[in-house]
Amino acid sequence: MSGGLYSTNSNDFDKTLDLTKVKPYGDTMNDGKVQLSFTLPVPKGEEAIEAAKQLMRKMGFENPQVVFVQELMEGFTFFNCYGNSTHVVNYSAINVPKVASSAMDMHQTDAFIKERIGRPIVVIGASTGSDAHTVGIDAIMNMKGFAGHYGIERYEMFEALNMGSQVTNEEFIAKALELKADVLLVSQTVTQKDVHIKNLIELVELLEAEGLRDKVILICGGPRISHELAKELGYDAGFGMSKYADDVAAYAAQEMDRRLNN
Ligand code: B12
Repeated sequence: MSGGLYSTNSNDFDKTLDLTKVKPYGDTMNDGKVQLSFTLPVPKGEEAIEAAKQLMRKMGFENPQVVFVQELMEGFTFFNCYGNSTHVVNYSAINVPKVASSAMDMHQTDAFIKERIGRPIVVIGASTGSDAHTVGIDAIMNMKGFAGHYGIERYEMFEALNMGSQVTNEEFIAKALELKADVLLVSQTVTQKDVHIKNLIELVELLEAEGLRDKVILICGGPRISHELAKELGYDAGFGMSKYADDVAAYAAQEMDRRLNN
């Protein structure tokens, strides 16, 4: 049996997909259907709903529908809306810079380090500056790991120290010198007023002033960090959402091998 709603062959499902002109998918290909929510600083009422619809048309949505309205507090109204996007993107032309390493699990990475580096890799990590969010750096480093991925402390061939949060760049560098760290892991979660950018740049500048920048593998991560941003800021690699210890450990091991053995 082929075709029809229950076909398992995705080619039969819809033949109108054009990857050079991709639109959101609601329940039919190219319908452009989007759900979005926002708050306007106006009182709840008919005028507020009309304002929300006008705004959606200006954002490029046809057929704007307000399906839920709630006064948050006096003078502020929250909306849930549907609309059909008129915009498309050329998916075929997209090129996202990615960390250059091949995937390895914990055992493969440990075996790789034994064979290629011949000693444990020393790594320190912290959430730096004023950032108090620890869950991200813990996810990467903690023995117990996160979402089924063991953290770097669990690896046989990494000596890992997690310094926690609100660590100043100066303290971080002092610890890197003391332990002769090979790899520095920096976590930045708060991005308000670009504080993460200032803090990440300051660390690079301080490392350069100490003559340390080229001696370490410098990695940053956080929900709004991309590899592209990390490179722009002077880091060797950046890891964002849905990245785990396996990704970072495999990259660190392979990058160290590139530096030592090539
Ligand atoms: C828990 C939490 C807190 C807790 C933190 C407790 C703790 N011990 O960590 C507390 C209550 C202290 C807190 C405080 C604040 N928070 Co807060 N917080 C959160 C929350 C709910 C979850 C964050 C989290 O734990 N995520 C889970 C981890 C696993 O995800 P992750 O960090 O992205 O990590 C993954 C990747 O990014 C990556 N990664 C992360 N770090 C690193 C590092 C390396 C080296 C690598 C390789 C990878 C990597 O790997 C991880 C696993 O995949 C988020 C909202 C949300 N739902 O995301 C807000 C959020 C991050 N907080 C926010 C804000 C604004 C604050 C405060 C400023 C609030 C205030 N006005 O006081 C303060 C700031 C305090 C400070 N000085 O930093 C905002 C940040 C907005 C922004 N863009 O800047 C968010 C997004 C909430 C929001 N929607 O407004 N917060």
